[in-house]
Amino acid sequence: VFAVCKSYRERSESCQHSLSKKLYSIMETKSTNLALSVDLTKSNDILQIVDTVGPFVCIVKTHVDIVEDFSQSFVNHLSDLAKKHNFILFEDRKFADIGNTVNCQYNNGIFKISSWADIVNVHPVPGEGVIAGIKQTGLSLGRGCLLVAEMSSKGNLATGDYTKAAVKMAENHKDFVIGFICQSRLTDDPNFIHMTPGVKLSSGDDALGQQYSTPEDAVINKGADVIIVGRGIIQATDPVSTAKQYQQAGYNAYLQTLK
Ligand code: S5P
Repeated sequence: VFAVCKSYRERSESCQHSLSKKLYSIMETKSTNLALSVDLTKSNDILQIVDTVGPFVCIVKTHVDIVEDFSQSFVNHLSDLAKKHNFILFEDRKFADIGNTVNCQYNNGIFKISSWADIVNVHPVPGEGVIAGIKQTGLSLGRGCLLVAEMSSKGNLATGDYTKAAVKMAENHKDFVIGFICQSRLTDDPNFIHMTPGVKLSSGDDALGQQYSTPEDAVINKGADVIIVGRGIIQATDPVSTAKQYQQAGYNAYLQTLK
């Protein structure tokens, strides 16, 4: 077990960014480290599942570019649900271009991501400009950003020196980077939240290179603060009771790290 075995309350006190503080206080209040990855293509399906699963999650993660009937009203509804159920909105856009381009992509087009997403993520591959580009708009809006420092997919290139360089980049932008998408504990700096996708109640993989670990493995062995679950919940026969199962498994694993 890694060095940061602090409660959400302590973590909330020892991090700087207001969004990180808010996230940890949600995690503490709702007893959950579960992020729902709501990878569905119809806005009503998304809103329906988010309204029912919302009480059990700290974050709802979207891929807005897969929504067939995207509209401003969809985003308004989603933001209302975030307030109603007290969770944070994370658009999993994985920006990966020069600073000027990612800034345009963040603010403009149909999705206007900066206007509603509390958190976005970026691939560190273009260098620090990718953070600067998002930060140019996001900082004054109180937004935060995660670096994809490691990936869950088979054969991915985000390993070794690349991951180490990602941590350095984050350290240079502590006012805006609030953590990592990762598969292991990358730093003990309390400012950085570790979020781990590729989580299912039973480990294994899918047909397209996704690799799963269990909530216990993700939290206890890999050091995840937040577990990100998509199909494990959205494809379950009963998404609500399944979400509760993930919430409990993730939270119990967290409690074990405090012992
Ligand atoms: O390394 C990664 C990073 C991310 S953000 N591996 C991932 O799977 N993700 C995302 O997490 C992916 O885009 C998807 O939205 C979610 C995992 O979905 P699941 O259905 O496999 O749980």
